[in-house]
Amino acid sequence: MSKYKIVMVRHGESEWNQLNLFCGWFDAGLSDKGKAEALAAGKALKDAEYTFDVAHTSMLTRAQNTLGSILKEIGQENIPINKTWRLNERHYGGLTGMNKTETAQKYGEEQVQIWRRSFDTPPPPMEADHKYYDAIVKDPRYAAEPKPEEFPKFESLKLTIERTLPYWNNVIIPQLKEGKKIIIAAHGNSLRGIVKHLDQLSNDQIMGLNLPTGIPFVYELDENFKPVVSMKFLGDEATVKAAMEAVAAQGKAK
Ligand code: DG2
Repeated sequence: MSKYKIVMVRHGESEWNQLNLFCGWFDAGLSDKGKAEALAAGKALKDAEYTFDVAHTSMLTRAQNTLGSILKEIGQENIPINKTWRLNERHYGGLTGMNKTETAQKYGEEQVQIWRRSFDTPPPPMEADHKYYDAIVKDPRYAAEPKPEEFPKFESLKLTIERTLPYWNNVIIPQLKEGKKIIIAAHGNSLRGIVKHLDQLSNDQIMGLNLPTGIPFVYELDENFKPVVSMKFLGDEATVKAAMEAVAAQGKAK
């Protein structure tokens, strides 16, 4: 029986999604299309009469602005918003800023698929001479956390889950137990990690999941936090399928 309900959404298309660049912890803003997707996500939630007590998002502008648009649309701009690096996108290491198609042309689609979707093969590390190293490592929003020893230079999905899951278990679950209605606005891979955990997907199964931008999805959970309803998108099936296929295709050499 369904006891808890939670809504999650990957941010709307970012400027770097649009340019097809590996983004990770780089703080790209939303593209115009992404802003429209965020508005549409808010409208879908409003039409379905969702309200929330608390929201969770990452430290990154694209997720925060998506959340902001949604909350504005549903008239809930004043609810508490928790921002955490634990919901950040996976750190794409040395690939950050590289074009996904050009990377596939140079290293092969198979290698890019491994970097994008394998469970535990990480991308190469971001070294101190990387173009975006300072913009990320010296960003004042990370002054308090993550601790220097936790600050990633790269992350596989496995490593992403290792820092996201403690937040799920120690923050989200207790709030669900208190009866709070929650929305999480985060990223393709931080959310894939949560989905893998909830649906107990194998390392192979999670490789096939590509989350679309800006389409909210709902989980209903039983008293043991096991899904009764999994990943129910607030969008029509054909649109969601096409959006997922478009994300998968970003790593093609074309
Ligand atoms: C994308 C995900 O993250 O890329 O870092 O490039 O969700 O913040 O747009 P997001 C990035 P893929 O793993 O789908 O290549």
